Amino acid sequence: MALLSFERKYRVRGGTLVGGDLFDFWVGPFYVGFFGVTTIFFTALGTALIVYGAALGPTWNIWQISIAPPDISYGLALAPLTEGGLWQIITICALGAFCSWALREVEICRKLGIGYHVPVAFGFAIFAYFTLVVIRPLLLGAWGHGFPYGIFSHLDWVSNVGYQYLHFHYNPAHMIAVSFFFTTTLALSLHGALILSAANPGRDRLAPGRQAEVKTPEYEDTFFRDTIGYSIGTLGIHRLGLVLALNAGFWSAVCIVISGPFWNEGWPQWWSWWLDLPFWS
Ligand code: UQ2
Repeated sequence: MALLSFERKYRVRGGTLVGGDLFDFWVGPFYVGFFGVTTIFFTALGTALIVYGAALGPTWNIWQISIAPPDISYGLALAPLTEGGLWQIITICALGAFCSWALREVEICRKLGIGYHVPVAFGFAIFAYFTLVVIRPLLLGAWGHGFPYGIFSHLDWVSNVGYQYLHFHYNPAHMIAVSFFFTTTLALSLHGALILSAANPGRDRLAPGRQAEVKTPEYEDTFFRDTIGYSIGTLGIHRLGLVLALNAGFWSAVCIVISGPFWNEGWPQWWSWWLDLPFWS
């Protein structure tokens, strides 16, 4: 079906979660909806507050601008705007914008009659951010445990928090997360390469001027059956990719939320459970 006639078919009323027909319209190619309006609101307010915070700060150097969370001494209280209060409101705006975006995706899925896989997947990313700036600071008793909003400052935060646990790569949940990130890139490189190889087959034995035909999925299966004796299949590779990617985000959240709230020593020391097993003596 041509794009334009398909759009006429799916651009129908309904499927909204909030607001009925009120915001059920498009602006150019973009579906708006109630959550399109709230996305714009939170994004505009949050961005304006970041620019305001930058204007108050010591620099306009894009690499050095940083909006810091409140000092630990504020605990879980609201802080004055210039003392971390901006960070607190910007965090609310960020979460408001991310959740609005996810719910706008849900409304579009409902209109199209497709599954909610994309908003669910995006939900894992929101969950990872929420863990960093809300769940872990709550568990540690101070918003000051959130990370600062700045390009280099957030890198410094990651480095400092890592060294606080002596060697973060010994964190078992971090090991699992990293393994999922790497496996995700392996799966996507295999998949991307395989699809392109079938869509763009060799032309060397074709008569001049003849267009090669795109190969069928049997060729994709056969490539992997010939090389490793197994093909996961055309739907299976996408299930695998989604599971790998969601696990990467999930275990990232786990590895940081256990650091502090559930483990206070260096991560290398965690492995002494192995030496402490009773049967060595
Ligand atoms: C596959 C298949 C695809 C693919 C890929 C494979 C026809 C187009 C990449 C091969 C993937 C396998 C064997 C799984 C590898 C496992 C891990 C953990 C990376 O079989 O079906 O469809 O794109």
